[in-house]
Amino acid sequence: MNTPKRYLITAALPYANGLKHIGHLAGAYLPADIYVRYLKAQKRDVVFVCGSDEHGTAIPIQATKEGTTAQAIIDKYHPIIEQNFKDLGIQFDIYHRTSDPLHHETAAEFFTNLEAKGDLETKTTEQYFDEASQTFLADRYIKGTCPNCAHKEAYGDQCEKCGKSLSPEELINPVSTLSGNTPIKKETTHWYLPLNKHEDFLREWILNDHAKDWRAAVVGQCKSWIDGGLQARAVTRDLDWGVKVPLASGAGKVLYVWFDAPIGYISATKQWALNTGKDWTPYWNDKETKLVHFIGKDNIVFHCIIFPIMLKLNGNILPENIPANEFMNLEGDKMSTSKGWSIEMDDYINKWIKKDNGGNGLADSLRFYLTAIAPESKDSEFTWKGFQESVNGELVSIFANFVNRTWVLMHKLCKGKVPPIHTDLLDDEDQAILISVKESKEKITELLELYKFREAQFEVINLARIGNQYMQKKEPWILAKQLDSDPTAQAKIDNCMHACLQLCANLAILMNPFLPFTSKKMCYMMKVVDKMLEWENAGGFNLLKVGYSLRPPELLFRKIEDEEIEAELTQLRSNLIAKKNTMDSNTPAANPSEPKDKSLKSEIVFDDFGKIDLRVGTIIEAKKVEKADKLLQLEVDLGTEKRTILSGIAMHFEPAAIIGKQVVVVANLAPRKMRGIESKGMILMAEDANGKLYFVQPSEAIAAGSTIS
Ligand code: B3M
Ligand code: ZN
Repeated sequence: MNTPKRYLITAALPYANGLKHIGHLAGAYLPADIYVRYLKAQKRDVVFVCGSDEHGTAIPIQATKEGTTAQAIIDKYHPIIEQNFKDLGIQFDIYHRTSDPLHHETAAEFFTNLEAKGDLETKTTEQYFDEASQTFLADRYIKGTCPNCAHKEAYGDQCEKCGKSLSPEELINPVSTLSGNTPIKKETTHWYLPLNKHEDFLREWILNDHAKDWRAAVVGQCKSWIDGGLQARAVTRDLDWGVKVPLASGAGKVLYVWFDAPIGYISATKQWALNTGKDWTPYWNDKETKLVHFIGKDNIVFHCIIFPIMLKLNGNILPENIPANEFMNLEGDKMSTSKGWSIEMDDYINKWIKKDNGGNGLADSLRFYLTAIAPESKDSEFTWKGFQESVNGELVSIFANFVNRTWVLMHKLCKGKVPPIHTDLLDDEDQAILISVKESKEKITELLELYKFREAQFEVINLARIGNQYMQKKEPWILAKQLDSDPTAQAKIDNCMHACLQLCANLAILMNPFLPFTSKKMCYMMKVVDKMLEWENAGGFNLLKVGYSLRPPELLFRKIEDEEIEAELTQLRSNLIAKKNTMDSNTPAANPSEPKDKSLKSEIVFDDFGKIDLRVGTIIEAKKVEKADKLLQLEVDLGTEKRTILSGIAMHFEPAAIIGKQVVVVANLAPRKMRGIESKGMILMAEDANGKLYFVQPSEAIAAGSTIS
């Protein structure tokens, strides 16, 4: 394979309508960053562009929600998202914005060019119009029932439940999200991109030329779009937020957000060129440029079908690959900021990285786990437990352990200096280490070129594992005790420590694309400049000069404790409840200023109360009920007997955390079967205004079975 002359790498432009979560990070930005860092280490000519997507209806809708303007929304989120990426080591060459005049100019020019060449069509059709607000209802301004899955809240451009892309006409029972009214139909004229005219080109380019080198899921999705028959797509909208249609006949209209956003890659490149005094044109016009788009799977159609057609018509180069990722779920459910089920990058940074004073490798710990579970070929799942196991089990006990042992022993047994090699004493194991490094480098390089980041990172850890095994075999600490009896002992120690140090230097180079903060720290420990991290240096065994004195070891990673994981899980559950409560209070039916109905139930007489048999019980076992998100199955000791009780508290408590708790049980409640399990009794819980649950308990521990009256 020929090395391309230059690379242009893009990562999907995030909507600046809110915080972005770690699923976004894992989907596009982290893999793109790994790839770019690798290419830069290879000294290739690379530009990595990204920026905020600031148009579309999502932004003004968010503004209405937050009681502010669209401009205020993007001005709030653009810098936060940009900083979040920085804190997690995502190193763009430019993070631009589509609200920038340079972008408006670039997008308008692009449109004008296609329009002037006759590549666009105009059509007058009837579209939904909200009479109350006198606006046409584009995309997210209209909701209704999805024709595909019957989800009641599908938008005019997409159903978020089943993922199907829709047009407003397809919605059943459409309503305006502005007024809640049923819209009327009104005539309007728009510009269309006739995708159907480019079907042959797409078949040839995707299904023929790239069937083998693109990910199977990407080719599969494209094939089903093409086979399903492509239609002309409107590229303008009746809105006032966006890039104005640059024609007199387009007054009051803007470019559709998905028409202007990908052009944002071009305007970002232009801005980068302005900032650095370079020429942007070959990056988009010269066939020797390799263009790669990193995206999540929900963006495939735009990057593989629509934008390439636009690029072809505009005379630009086409992407070489679009390594789209599948989704990353969170603790068994789809990640979603709006539903409160997500981990925002901003939260992780504040809670983990900043709390630890930016140190202890916590940015890299997250990068590591996200790459270890990268959804490259199927959806994957982030769990806090998995995060803990991955960090503690691989980063701490394999990678950091090897580096740390090497450093400690080198200081102890070799006076803190790179020891010499005694060739006469080199054995097969020493040779094998050298070969392992060379082989690893080859494998890792090949995997990175193929966008297989998960496997590539695994190989780096594997090399550290080999290092540990080698040191374990050589046992320099034992040799250190034989210095008096064995005249070759010091020489053997030197050989072992020399190999381990060179291996560490190689690990720093090979790990750099994945864990850049860590590699930098290792350079500091080795007293070398970052230039050592250039890829061509990997595989060498003379990276650290004999006699060179090195710094003491630094802590590369810290262990993740059980309590931290528990706290995250509790937080996740309470976020979900808080979000649910705000959503409930936002539904028009309820008056948001009115608290939940807390009025007293109707009066009862003492005999009514007397019928209830309340007992103190102790929870002795607790576990989740399969396929029931909310239920916990509890074994409760009631003194004279043990009962199975199902309780709807799984969203609030971790099973392990409630064992031993005393509770109040309604002991004479008629048994009830749920999910095939019989529940005998009920546990009393108190609930505060935020929906948080508390156990009702005796003020001090008392015997299980004690009565309550
Ligand atoms: N803003 C959609 C998304 O974040 C969109 C990507 C644009 S890339 C040109 O899913
Ligand atoms: Zn649907």
